[in-house]
Amino acid sequence: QGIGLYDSGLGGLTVLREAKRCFPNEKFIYFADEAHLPYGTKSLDQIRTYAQEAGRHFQKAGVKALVVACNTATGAALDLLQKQMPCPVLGVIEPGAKAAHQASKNKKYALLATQSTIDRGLYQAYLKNLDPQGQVYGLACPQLVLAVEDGLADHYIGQKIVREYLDQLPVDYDTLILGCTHFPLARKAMEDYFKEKNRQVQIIDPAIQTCRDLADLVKMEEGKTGKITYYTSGDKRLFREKLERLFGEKVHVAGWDS
Ligand code: DGN
Repeated sequence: QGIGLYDSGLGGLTVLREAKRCFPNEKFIYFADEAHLPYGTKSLDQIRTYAQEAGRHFQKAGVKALVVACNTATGAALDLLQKQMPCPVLGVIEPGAKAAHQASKNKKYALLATQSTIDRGLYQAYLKNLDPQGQVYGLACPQLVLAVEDGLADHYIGQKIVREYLDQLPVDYDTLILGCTHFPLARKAMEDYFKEKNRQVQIIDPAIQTCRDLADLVKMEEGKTGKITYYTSGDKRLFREKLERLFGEKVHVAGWDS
């Protein structure tokens, strides 16, 4: 019955984009919990409650796998969802850490994420586990989440925000982890920054490894026409407008309760 993907807002669409590319015949159900956006500044208990509620809807929809396409919700509630759901539930952090470890030569990483993801420390723990000498520079970037939601990632405002965050980090890491699913939408500004500084930095989008891991867990549809259904807990019209601006095509958005 399709693959569920869940984020607080637009961010998980970067995971959906990759999933669609890898599994073009699959059916996807995307839920944006925009009524509670942003997750990054909410308490652990709050995020766990939102995630459980989302899980109930996905259970009702009968998905064959659920991807928690949000680092914040992965860090706060993956364990809970794995217990709650009768299907495989995958987060983005473990795959992201694995991909970063494979890409890095000097095992020094910059991690751009929400405050909640940095504080939960899962990336740091997975990377330490893969290499005890590794070093992670975590930086919470709350303004970048909001800029992406507002469609400003490619605007000079988004570029300025990216620049100011990256300027705060030491310069000896060779791998940058996009530890928030909103951030691949600001990737161009980051690439421009490193080019300008004449630095070779690998940018890791955890979505790629997440989709590889997903393919190992469930059997994907073949030969059918792929389909995506969008749901939001927030304002349907606003979310539809955001999606149409991003994709340049018409989409239908349903209310989560309908
Ligand atoms: N996209 C979410 C993440 O990956 O952590 C967080 C966005 C938010 O709600 N602040």
